[in-house]
Amino acid sequence: MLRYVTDKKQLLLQNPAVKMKFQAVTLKVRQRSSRCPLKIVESKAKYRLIDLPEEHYQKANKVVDIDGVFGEDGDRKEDNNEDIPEDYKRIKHSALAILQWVYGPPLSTAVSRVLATLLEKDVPFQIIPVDMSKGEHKKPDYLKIQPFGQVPAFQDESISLFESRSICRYVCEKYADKGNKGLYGTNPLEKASIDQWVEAEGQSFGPPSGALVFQLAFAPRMNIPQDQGAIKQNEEKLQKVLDIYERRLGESRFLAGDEFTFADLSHLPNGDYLVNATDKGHLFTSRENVGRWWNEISDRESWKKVVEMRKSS
Ligand SMILES: N[C@@H](CCC(=O)N[C@@H](CS)C(=O)NCC(=O)O)C(=O)O
Repeated sequence: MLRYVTDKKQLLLQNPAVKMKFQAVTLKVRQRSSRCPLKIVESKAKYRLIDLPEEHYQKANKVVDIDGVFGEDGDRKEDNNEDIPEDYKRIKHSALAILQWVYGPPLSTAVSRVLATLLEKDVPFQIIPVDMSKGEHKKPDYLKIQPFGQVPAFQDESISLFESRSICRYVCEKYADKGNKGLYGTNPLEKASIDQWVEAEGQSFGPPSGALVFQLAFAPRMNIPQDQGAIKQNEEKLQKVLDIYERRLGESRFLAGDEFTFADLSHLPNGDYLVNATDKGHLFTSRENVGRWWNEISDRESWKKVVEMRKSS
């Protein structure tokens, strides 16, 4: 087993939350398999757990240098020490190069919105588990990066953010030239057209669909009694919203025009639970245009990956 110590000087980080993440980081790593060669099994900075698929190493976009490689005995070994396999040197550099962290479980609708955006933009990321069943999202350390005690939170080398839609917009702007380049439009008019539907999602579609998902999919699993009044009321509200969507989607293939954008993506998390985990899927499928739109957007590779991540989390 080897232990790597990061060079704090290299960590360039202005943001205190990110800086904190790397203070006195002592990472124990071990060789795992050729597909996923390294797993950090212990770390003094408690939320460092890196377990990345091979594709992420290749896509790594930043290099954080490491100032030493240490043996099990704590003795420093030089990088050119022949005891250290070539592979370790290569991998340790790229493994730490992933500087986009999403805090929270893929099962969360707001987290999965961010994951779908990162996948559409082909931006490598790492999920940092937040065990909500143990109340980790309400602990003081976590509240420093998400003051409302919710998931997701997001960090990169320069910023710490919360609110899923803001995180998505930031990722789209920062990586405008990567992956799906039109996801958040390419000019002010396109962005405004997308934003109006993202607002509609957040303000009009989100509350009733979220309430139905909670009542019908999550409350039974959490042994919380269902509120039939809330179910009826929110179904009625959602019907009215979807009637407007039906008209809009009769005019254009997607919400903001002829291309799939963040406006459509933002509906996937609640829509997916509603269609696949409740008996209210007909609200979508019985509407011709909404049904057609739903089939198309839920078939995106990015979303299918998020669904897989949900299943394996
Ligand atoms: N508007 C926020 C909503 C975040 C949110 O409601 N997260 C839920 C999980 S989907 C959560 O953390 N719930 C726990 C709580 O509120 O205590 C966003 O989009 O990021």
